[in-house]
Amino acid sequence: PRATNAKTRANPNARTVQILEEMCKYYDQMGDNWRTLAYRRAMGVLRKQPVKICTKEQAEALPFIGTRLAEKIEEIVLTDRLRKLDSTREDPTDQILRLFMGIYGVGLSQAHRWIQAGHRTLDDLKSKVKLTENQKVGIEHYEDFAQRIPRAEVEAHGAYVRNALQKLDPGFEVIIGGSYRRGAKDSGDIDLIITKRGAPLCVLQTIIFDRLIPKLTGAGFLKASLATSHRYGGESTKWHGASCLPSSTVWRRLDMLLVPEEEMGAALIYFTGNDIFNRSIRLLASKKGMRLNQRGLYKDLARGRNREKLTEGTLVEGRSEKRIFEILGVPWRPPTERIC
Ligand code: DCP
Ligand code: MG
Ligand code: MN
Repeated sequence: PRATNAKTRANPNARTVQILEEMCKYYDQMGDNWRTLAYRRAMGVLRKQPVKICTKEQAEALPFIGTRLAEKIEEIVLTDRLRKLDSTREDPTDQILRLFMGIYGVGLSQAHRWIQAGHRTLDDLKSKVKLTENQKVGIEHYEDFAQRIPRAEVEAHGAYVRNALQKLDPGFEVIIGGSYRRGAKDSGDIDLIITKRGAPLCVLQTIIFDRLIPKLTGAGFLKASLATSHRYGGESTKWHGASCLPSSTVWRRLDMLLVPEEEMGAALIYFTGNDIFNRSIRLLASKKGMRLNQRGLYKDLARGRNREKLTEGTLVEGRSEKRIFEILGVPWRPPTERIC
């Protein structure tokens, strides 16, 4: 479940939203973008209501809530559950689909293909499928990666990396982002933003990839390297892997994002999320004729005939999170309030 702050907990529609959120997650996983969007809008509207919405009529009177959704809201209030959600949970194919999609790096289409090929269990995959190295790690540590990580443990992984990195170079900083930075009491993974004042990306890359990662791997803290994502010029800025504290046997998913100082603000927004907040703030930027990505806020983008992007545009701001909000004309939202 997403992190809840005091505001959402106090909301009279919190329970309704919680169940709708589960349903929405299901539609999102199934690639049903239309329903996912409809549910998200409805949840947004419900969260803003000062009173509990109990009946279909009340619900239908609100913006973005149609008849079908209004009926579901009434059903939740009356029965404290949603039959549709229960039935998808009980559906065997859905269960297998979810099982397979729980493997690191496995999406809807891969999971579908395995089911179509007749596979039903993780053992089937292990014995009958030619798996990638990442898929093997994902299956071997399925239970580990499925567990939420308590906030204190997220902190401990961050501190472990920070400590090792600062021994290599005391100028480095490690900030824990993701759901942790939004204040969540537990997280799905550990998201680290790594920077050093004045250091260009290539310097960050050298220290992290050539020195830190081998060092942490040798120490037994990093257990597997799952993916590095590349940005223009073939440089990698993101590392995905698994880590395990010396005091534990549970492997955790850990992501590192390498960020030069001048991109820090945009990177913080991106890596703090949540993903839906990111989508909405990016959409807002584009409505104002700008573009926000994980490196900065840009203006004067040149577009072609079909609105395809011709240039990156001019950088307006990258360094400061607060300035990006200001330039976009939105009131500052602390990370704990970036839950959509
Ligand atoms: N992100 C995004 N769009 C995505 C995935 C991620 O904008 N499709 C951004 C927002 C996320 C951040 O990256 O907050 C980190 O991604 P995670 O998948 O680690 O998600 P969270 O940290 O938010 O939640 P969790 O506790 O599940 O890790
Ligand atoms: Mg995360
Ligand atoms: Mn992550």
